[in-house]
Amino acid sequence: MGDFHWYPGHMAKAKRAIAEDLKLIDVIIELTDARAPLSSRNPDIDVMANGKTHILVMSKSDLSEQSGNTAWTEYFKSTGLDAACVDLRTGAGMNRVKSLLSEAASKKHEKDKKRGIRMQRPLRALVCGIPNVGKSTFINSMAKKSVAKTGNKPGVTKGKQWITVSNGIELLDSPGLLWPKIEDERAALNLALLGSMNDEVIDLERLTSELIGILNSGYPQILSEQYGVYDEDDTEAVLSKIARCMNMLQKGGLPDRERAKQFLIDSFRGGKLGRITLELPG
Ligand SMILES: Nc1nc2c(ncn2[C@@H]2O[C@H](COP(=O)(O)OP(=O)(O)O)[C@@H](O)[C@H]2O)c(=O)[nH]1
Ligand SMILES: [Mg+2]
Repeated sequence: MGDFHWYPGHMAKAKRAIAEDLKLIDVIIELTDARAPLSSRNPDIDVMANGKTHILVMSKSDLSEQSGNTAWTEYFKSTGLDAACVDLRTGAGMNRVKSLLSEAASKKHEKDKKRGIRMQRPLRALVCGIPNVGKSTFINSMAKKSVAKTGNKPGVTKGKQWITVSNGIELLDSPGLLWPKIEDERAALNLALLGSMNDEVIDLERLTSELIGILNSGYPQILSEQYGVYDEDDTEAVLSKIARCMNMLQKGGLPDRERAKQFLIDSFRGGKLGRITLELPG
């Protein structure tokens, strides 16, 4: 996780690669993480998508709150963007994505017909998004077999292959990589919590105290039910209690707060804390 270094050379290369792919396609399927759908988007994609069908897929919606999922879907709809919440592990929500693609295919078909084009080529789509939002998993799920490697290392897929999704709809088998747009500290923290950013950018200390703050203010039941922590604002005290609860002890029986920090962050990233939404519209 976080093994991609966002230095300018890579950014420029990623941008060029996307620009090349955009020439080939009719539809952009943009993936974002449902736990922080705004922080995990790159708004530049709106400009890139100009003139094309643009579908926003909020992945990992099994890890975000249901109420947040609804709020975000409505929010994006109000901005004119078709959005769908999916759980890529089970395929829940993928039917909506497929019906949005079918709609786009029918529109293209009609347009081609009006122009008198007889040899109609398929509707072509590109999956894109920042690291770790589920691009490879999405492509695999569409292909229904493992054709693209999943994992946390961006850029494992090479070459250009098309996957036939359904009659007249094709998907480029390698995703377009976008860099995260870090507009403020809030976005940086969200991205770091999601594991979509190099872990060295924000230190573990800062990240943990942020997460504990979020849990305390919005999800106190998670701290109490999972670790027996009640009404405790002090980060170090919370970490001590978690360490004791998880039996993470140093020599002499002192709680190992360093281990507890990494454990808490990993638990959040893996969805083990329960459903948490980091940001809401507005
Ligand atoms: N719980 C959950 N995990 C997901 C979902 N989509 C992807 N993942 C996991 O997120 C990690 C990153 O996914 P991957 O497809 O490699 O992301 P990419 O970097 O955008 O290609 C993997 O461990 C996936 O199993 C989802 O909808 N729900
Ligand atoms: Mg990938």
